[in-house]
Amino acid sequence: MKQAYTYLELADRMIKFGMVVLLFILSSASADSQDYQAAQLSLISSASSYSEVGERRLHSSIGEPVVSYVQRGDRRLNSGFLQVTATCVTPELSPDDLLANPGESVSIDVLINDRVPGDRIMTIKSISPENATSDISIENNSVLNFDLIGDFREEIRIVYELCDMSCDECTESFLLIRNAIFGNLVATEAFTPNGDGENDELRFTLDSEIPGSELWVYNRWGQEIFYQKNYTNNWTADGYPDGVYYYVLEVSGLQFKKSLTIAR
Ligand SMILES: [Ca+2]
Ligand SMILES: [Ca+2]
Repeated sequence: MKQAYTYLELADRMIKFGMVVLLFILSSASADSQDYQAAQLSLISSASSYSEVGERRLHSSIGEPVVSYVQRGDRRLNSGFLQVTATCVTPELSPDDLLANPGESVSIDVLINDRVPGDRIMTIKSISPENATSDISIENNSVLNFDLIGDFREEIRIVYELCDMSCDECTESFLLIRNAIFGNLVATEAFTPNGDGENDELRFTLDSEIPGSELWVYNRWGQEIFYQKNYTNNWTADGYPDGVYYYVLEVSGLQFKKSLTIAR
């Protein structure tokens, strides 16, 4: 009698242990919590569900835990072990792109377009140029918060690593930030000022003005034939014949030097 009581007590403890393990798994997973919910119900409710558990796609689980279970059927108590086969989630990351302005405060969720594990950790691997941002704070292992500092003439690349905490599967990706002014700018090399409404003006952006810019246009002998500060995107080369010219467009200290073909 004493022995039977001990078995019952043991079985009861195993139920509790199994629940604790499962709850731990459940609390650790968020990417596929529905699968875990189903697994938990199957394990606790009936023996016939065990094979179902094995067939469920537990692809987002946290390793290969062994869970103890107790089968309650017709008031009989049986105990045993169930192997829940599960695999790691290797993060699948796509790089992210951002146009921003010098001095801007940035807050961006870089995982919004990715497949990631719920139990994850993100670390910054590198920032280039090195002093292009303030210290980066990471929110929810997903959102990067920082300020852009300096004159921001080059692309800024922030490389980060994301790991599935439960199995050490890690992947690197990056956030690329381009200055909004340069990002929108097309370094034009030809235009056709013949008045047909197509490509009639020397245009670098869709805006009516490029703030902080200077434009110089030279002929083939290096003589300056046009200059404008805060260029208004509408030079039509009036009075100058078709041919190859050159220009220098300076925006926020960055220079674009290109040849420019005028063909009417
Ligand atoms: Ca991403
Ligand atoms: Ca034209």
